Order: sequence, then structure tokens, then C-alpha cells
Amino acid sequence: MNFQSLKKIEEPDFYLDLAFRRAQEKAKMSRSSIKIKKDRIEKSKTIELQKIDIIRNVLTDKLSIILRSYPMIDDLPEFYKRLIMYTLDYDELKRALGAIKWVIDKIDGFSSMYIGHIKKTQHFEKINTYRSEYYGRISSLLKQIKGQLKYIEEARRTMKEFPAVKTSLSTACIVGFPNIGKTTLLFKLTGSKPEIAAYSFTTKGINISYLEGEGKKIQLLDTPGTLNRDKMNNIEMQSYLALRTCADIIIYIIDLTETYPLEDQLKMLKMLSGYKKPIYIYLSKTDILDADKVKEFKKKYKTYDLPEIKKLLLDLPAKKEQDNA
Ligand SMILES: Nc1nc2c(ncn2[C@@H]2O[C@H](COP(=O)(O)OP(=O)(O)OP(=O)(O)O)[C@@H](O)[C@H]2O)c(=O)[nH]1
Ligand SMILES: [Mg+2]
Repeated sequence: MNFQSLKKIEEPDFYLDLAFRRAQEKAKMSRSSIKIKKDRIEKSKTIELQKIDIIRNVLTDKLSIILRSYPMIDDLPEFYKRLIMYTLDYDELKRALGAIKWVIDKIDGFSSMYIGHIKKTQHFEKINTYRSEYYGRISSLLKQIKGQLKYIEEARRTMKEFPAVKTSLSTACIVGFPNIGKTTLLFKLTGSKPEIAAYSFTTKGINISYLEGEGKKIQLLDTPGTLNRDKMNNIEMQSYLALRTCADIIIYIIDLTETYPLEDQLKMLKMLSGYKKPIYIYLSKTDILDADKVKEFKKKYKTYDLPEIKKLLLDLPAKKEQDNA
């Protein structure tokens, strides 16, 4: 799923100006092209009816595009639904999208009503009155949803930053303290090379990569952060949600060079068991570690080396990748 293609939402005046301008252009063309021997009133009516049609079409098209480009929030995969709940006002967003739908129907209704009025009249003044009334009502309709349009645009900018997780695929989350080698392991497994550096918190978002083999595609999520539930930032929230809602298995990295105290790393491991998902421990930096220290650790905990981790991943069920999910 990704939200990159959501269309920028403009202010009401943008859509109104566009619709009225197109209507004006059409009227200009019609004034010179309607040569049929129509009396003046018929000609004027034809032009006004065309203008209403154009205004209706431009506005309902533009607003429908906004609606169509937003997925049904209630039908989104759990990961995105929860991400929206944490980062945005879920109900306000739903209400705002509902208001757009309401305005589209209203524009349709008013347009049909004024088309009917204009068709029936035989008076110039009446045509003029109907035209101004129609313009006024359409403008105020759009202005009524100024706040909602603004909120949807704000939401779009937030959602654009959401990671493009494929919720349909079997997924493993790589978890561990900062700077212990999560991104390095991701690279070793998949060959993808996001930022790796000798200081903590290099990874600013979830790194996503895929392991392909045996006709399968397995998703790997490098989830940064300490998962300290008390004060989670946005990235940690994403990591936490990915673990909770996307992970089929967890690869937990332990760094015995103790970039972070082993005691804390084990505490986190214990906390992760609460997610009720299979956890596999991988030891990083064994190349620079004292062999005895590694041996000692392995006596107490079962660990998996790189080929074993790869095998575990490829043993995950093959799932069909779904469009945009
Ligand atoms: N010698 C050695 N260094 C490693 C190993 N794995 C990671 N490193 C080094 O440890 C540092 C951090 O590695 P990263 O892979 O960026 O660690 P990370 O857990 O993704 O870090 P954050 O994204 O900051 O949380 C880098 O300098 C890596 O080169 C390893 O197996 N052996
Ligand atoms: Mg990293």
C-alpha cells in the first residue's frame, strides 16, 4: 500500500475559479457560434444551461477524483488503519470525506434545479436572477467545506510519509536496539543498502526490502527504535504497529559488544515475547567478538546464523502479492 498518488487538495476558490472560468470560455465560444435563428431569449438560455452543465461537471469531477483516490478507510489493512488513528483524527478524516460526497450530491441537485428553472422561464431578468442565485449557492457550498478540504490535504501530507508496506506478503520484522546492525543484516539478507552508519538512530523510517527465492517473495522490515511504549515518536510508532500487525516472525538482533547493555537487550527480548510471534535471535558483530563470549551466550539462548535465518524466511508461507497491498 502506498499513499504517494493521493492528489493534492486545493482551496475552494481554486475549484470555483476553474469551473467558472471554463464556463465563461464555453459561453464566449457559444455566443459567436450559435447562429441558428434563435430568438435572443432562447440563445441566452442555451448559454446559461451550458454554463451550469460545465460548472457542475468540473466541480463534481474534481471532487470525485479526491474521493476516489482515497481508499475506504475502514477497509484498509490494520497497519494503515491504526497508523491513521495514531497520526490523524480518524473520525475527522472520515467526516471530511463524507462532506465532500455530500457537496457533490448538492451540486448535482442545485444544478438540476436551476436547469429546470431556466428552461421554464421566458424572461431575461429571471435568467439573470437564476444565474446569480446558482453561482451564489454553488460558491457557498464549496466554501462550507473549506475546513474539510484543508484537513484532507493535511492528512494527505501525513499519509504520503507512511512506509509502503505490502500487507499481503509474509513478513519478518528485524528488531533490536539502535546501532546494533539491523540495517546491516537487512543488507546481508537482501542486498539492499539503505543508510548504515557508526552512530545510533541512522534509520529514520522503516526500511523495506524483499527476499526472493523458491518462487516466494518475503518482506523484511527493518524497524528502528527502542519500542519504549511510554514515549514513542512517529517512527517508533510505525515500528510498533509493523510488529503488531504485519510481522509473521521477529528476528531479534543481539549485539554482545554491548553498544547497549545486554541486560537491556534481554529486557526488550522479553517484552517482545508479549507479541506472541515466533522470535529468532541473531547475533551481530560476532566477527569482532571474543569467541568464548559468544559460546557462553549460545549455551543459554538458541541463536540462528545467516543461512539459518535465510532458510527460516523462505520457509514462511508463499503469499500472493496483491495490487497496492
Ligand atoms: N564488525 C561488525 N560491524 C557491524 C556488524 N553489523 C553492523 N555493524 C556496524 O554497526 C554499525 C551500525 O550498523 P547498522 O546496521 O546501521 O545498525 P542499525 O541497527 O541499523 O542502526 P540504527 O538504524 O541506527 O538503529 C555500523 O557501523 C555497522 O558497520 C557486524 O556484524 N560486524
Ligand atoms: Mg538502521
